[in-house]
Amino acid sequence: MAEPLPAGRRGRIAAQATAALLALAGAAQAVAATRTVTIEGMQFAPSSLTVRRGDTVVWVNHDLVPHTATAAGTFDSHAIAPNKSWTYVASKAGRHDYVCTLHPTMKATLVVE
Ligand SMILES: [Cu+2]
Repeated sequence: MAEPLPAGRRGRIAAQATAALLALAGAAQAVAATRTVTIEGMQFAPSSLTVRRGDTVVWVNHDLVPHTATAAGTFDSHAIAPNKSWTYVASKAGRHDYVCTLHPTMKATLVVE
């Protein structure tokens, strides 16, 4: 049997474990997220999505026709075929209104904080 640890040593180990957990929690917060925009019924959903810089946004086309997600000067998926997706890493902060260039009535907004 191992000797029981003196109380002072146990306290130090507990403090070290707590510090390690807090460091892990901080690291987890900094990890970029992946968010999805669904294209279905000729609409982007959600119509407005807010992400943080560095997050990944994936547009998934569930329609039977191709669509684009295009914010002039910021990002352009080009045609996303039915049942395909397009991935963009949100690198530019700001409010980006975007459209489908094939169906210009399809409009949505990506806000990058
Ligand atoms: Cu479209």
